[in-house]
Amino acid sequence: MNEERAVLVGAGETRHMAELGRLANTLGIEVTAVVEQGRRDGSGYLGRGKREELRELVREVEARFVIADDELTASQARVLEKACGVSVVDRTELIIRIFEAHARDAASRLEVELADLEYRLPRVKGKNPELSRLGGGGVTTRGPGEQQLEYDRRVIRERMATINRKLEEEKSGRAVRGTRLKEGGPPTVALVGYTNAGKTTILNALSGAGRSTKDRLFETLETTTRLVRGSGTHEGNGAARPDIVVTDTVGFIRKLPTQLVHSFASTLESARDADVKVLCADASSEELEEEISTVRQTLSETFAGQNGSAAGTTILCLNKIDLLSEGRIQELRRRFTDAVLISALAGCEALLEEIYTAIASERERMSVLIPHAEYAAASHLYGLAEIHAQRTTPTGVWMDVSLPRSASARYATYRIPHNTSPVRTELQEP
Ligand SMILES: Nc1nc2c(ncn2[C@@H]2O[C@H](COP(=O)(O)OP(=O)(O)OP(=O)(O)O)[C@@H](O)[C@H]2O)c(=O)[nH]1
Ligand SMILES: [Mg+2]
Repeated sequence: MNEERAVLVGAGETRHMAELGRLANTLGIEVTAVVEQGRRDGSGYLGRGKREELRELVREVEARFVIADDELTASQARVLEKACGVSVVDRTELIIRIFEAHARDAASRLEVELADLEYRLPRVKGKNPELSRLGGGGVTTRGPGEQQLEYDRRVIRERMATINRKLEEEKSGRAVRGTRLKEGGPPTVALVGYTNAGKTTILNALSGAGRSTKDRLFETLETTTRLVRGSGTHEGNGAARPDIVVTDTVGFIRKLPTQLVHSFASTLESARDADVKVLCADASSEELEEEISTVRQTLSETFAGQNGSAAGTTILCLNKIDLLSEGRIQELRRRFTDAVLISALAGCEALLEEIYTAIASERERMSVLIPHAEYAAASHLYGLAEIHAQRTTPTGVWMDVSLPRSASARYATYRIPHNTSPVRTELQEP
């Protein structure tokens, strides 16, 4: 099996070789050695001395690839390749290949292809045929003569334009479906977090869905949405729970390739608009805090400039506590006082409890009287609020509603004191 062996190289102050190793494993590559250096060399990523060390090592362990922990420039890759005598793959290409292997629907395939083309354009080498074979990708490389490269660049740009057009079309279709789903629908919850945190496991536990969960990075690329029934999940202590819609999303990673940011943004659209975001983290990770901040930062960057980024409440959920000692659990409780600690394998009831509390506090209950002439304002409420009761009166439509706080200011002009309602007509259960 030594044809899939690799040596990992990392240069610079912050290196994450264990994570890089897991990324490589995800594509079936076996890591046989690691070379690290505290300073990054501008021309060859590793300094001259280290490059020589690498050459020896590659020969010794019979590696087929060298994988770098950062994105390399075309010339850095060439220098390194020449020095070590085998094919060099950088972190960006590795992640793109994983996305390519895991993309299941048409839109995510297009997004990944676009990221791949964007990555290749300044490099115009073919895809690495060895790596494509492992990841299941199709296109192979061609021998590059100058004319061939010019031609390749043009083909790449044309293909990028075509994909962008297709994605635009797809996006407008999705926007229409999205509004339909949201209008008058149940409250929405999005599971976001670092890759491998256990998001899909949590979704499965909440909804009984059977989505694939694996101990691999980027197992999930597409968002999956499931209805979690309110009734039946909660027995005994009174308060009825509404249904909620829960969405599982693509995982984040540090040093996310910029070529994939667009793909993330469109996959995360449903998360942006969710009433509640659950930020899931692997409590057993040695880099828990950094992973949480990577997620927070990626979320804010991904949604920068788009409205709605600040909408909703965020719950921090520390998962996999079954892997921790009691002492460590206590320590985490002290450090993250607002977090919910769970083991998704054992059950998500504590998380569900927090979600319902967040949903309730997200909404403000009020009575409004909307004049008949302003029918549009009333009909807009159907898509926005939970309506407890309504009645048509001679002056307008009276409603008793729970509104998201973000929208309550807009309805302030219609607001009337809560107890001056006309005779209450409770709505039938929908
Ligand atoms: N011990 C333990 N393992 C868990 C727990 N929750 C999830 N896992 C495991 O962690 C791994 C990753 O779980 P997933 O649910 O696929 O993680 P994810 O966040 O959806 O990962 P991506 O889709 O790759 O972003 C799987 O092997 C799960 O079985 C938990 O509470 N305890
Ligand atoms: Mg997943």
